[in-house]
Amino acid sequence: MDRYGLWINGEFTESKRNEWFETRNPADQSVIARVARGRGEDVDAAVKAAKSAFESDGWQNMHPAERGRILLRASELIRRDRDELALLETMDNGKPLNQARTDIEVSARYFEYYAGVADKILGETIPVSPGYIDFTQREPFGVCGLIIPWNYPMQVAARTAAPALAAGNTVVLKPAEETPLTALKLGVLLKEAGLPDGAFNVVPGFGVEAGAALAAHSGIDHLSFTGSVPVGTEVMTSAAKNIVPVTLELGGKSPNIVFADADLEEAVRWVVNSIIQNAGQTCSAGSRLLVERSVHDQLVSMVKDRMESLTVGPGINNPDMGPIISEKQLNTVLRYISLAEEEGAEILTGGSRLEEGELAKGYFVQPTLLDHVPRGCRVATEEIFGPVLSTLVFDEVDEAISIANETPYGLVTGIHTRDLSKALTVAKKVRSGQVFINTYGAGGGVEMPFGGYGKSGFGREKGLEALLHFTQLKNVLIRYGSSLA
Ligand code: TXE
Repeated sequence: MDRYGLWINGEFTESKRNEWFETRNPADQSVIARVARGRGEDVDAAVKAAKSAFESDGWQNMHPAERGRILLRASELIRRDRDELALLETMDNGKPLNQARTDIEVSARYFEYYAGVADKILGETIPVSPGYIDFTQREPFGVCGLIIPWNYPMQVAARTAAPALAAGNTVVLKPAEETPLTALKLGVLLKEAGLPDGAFNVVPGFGVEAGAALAAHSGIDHLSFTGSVPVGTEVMTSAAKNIVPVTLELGGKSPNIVFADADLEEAVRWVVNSIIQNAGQTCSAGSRLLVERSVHDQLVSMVKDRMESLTVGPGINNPDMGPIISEKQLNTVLRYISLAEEEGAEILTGGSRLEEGELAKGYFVQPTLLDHVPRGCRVATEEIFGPVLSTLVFDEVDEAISIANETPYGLVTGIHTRDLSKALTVAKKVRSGQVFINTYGAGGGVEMPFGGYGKSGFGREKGLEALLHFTQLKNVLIRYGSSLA
């Protein structure tokens, strides 16, 4: 069995207390590796390493083109090791191997994308009084603390670390305790790519220990958190105490709105994919289906057929859907399914844990379709984070919009119609940070800004927008004339 230390200052080290935890495969609960259990004192060592890497000229003052070259090399190394990384992700997280391969490719894309902008972080000149020149420049914050979840371990590590590094910051990353392995491998690859020691550190460990210590550390200059709303609130509280900027990406209850004039075959494909991908454990999962009444019966029956045709099993066998990450998360999903019945919804398909044969060892649940979900009830508004689709019916465009906006979240909206004018009207009125028309989740999307309205959080990841979040603005005024104006 493999052992992974903390990744600090360009090498693996034991935790100060020499404590370890196990990471398991959710398909069969087998132990994959023992991992160093970081605590406050280890976070402190990592922050010190990151601070000294930031303060030396090794990274922030490297020629930006060279910084870009190193990140580009990182993307090549991720692609070189794609099979090993995908397998590791599948073992650690449970997701189907093909989905893990996509995750690894998207991770490589993040490094490639931000490599290309490292030397294009521009400022502005601002017209001021005669005899003066005013300009702005974008500078890194310093040490960025990144706390990430278990659903897309490598992707979210890359999504947050690549722009932070491209802007010249250094990083301390806390992966989720369920899935620490690919982030640790990323440390090794970044070193091989030429990243100076200490510029990227990984402290695996538990949320209340390593995560809370990182969020509260006074040496952190910027925080980025992806996870649940309650923990996001705690991270933001810590950020407030230290007056550091924070980006929160906190999940959602995103709708696919299907109008009667949509290409229903196509719509069904997006609707089902968006709820079964990663077994529904995706912040942007399309977990609500809002359907126009006249096509309700037809659409729901098509969704049901498609869900029933899906294969579920260990990720290594490349099924359509793998297991849920943990027993805790499985129980959450099953509790919501029981609640759905109590709230008056009808289970059209699925609804149970899968326990035949080998599946009994893992945390498998059937793709589940709920129909006649009453507006405003908990399964219509709360994030379940499993393969459970809640169907609601509407008659008018305005009603569709008001149901779509009827959750505290606002991450993504899918709109399916052949009427572009209707699609754009709805796109304007829904409260979500991203809208897809006649598609959903479209590709890796590293170029498209991503983030939420409402309780889905704030700040944007991906695209050039993310880069701005990892820089602070300095204004410089020069007087070159003599005592003018
Ligand atoms: O998340 P947590 P959990 C949602 C989803 C899911 C629910 C609970 O609805 O059912 O959250 O999942 C670290 N200080 N999402 O419990 O606890 C933790 O170690 C600092 C949506 O797994 O928020 C991990 O690294 N950090 C989501 C990270 O926070 C702490 C993805 C996320 O874990 C901490 C995951 C603390 N006090 C869950 N406590 C999305 N937006 O994609 C925990 N952590």
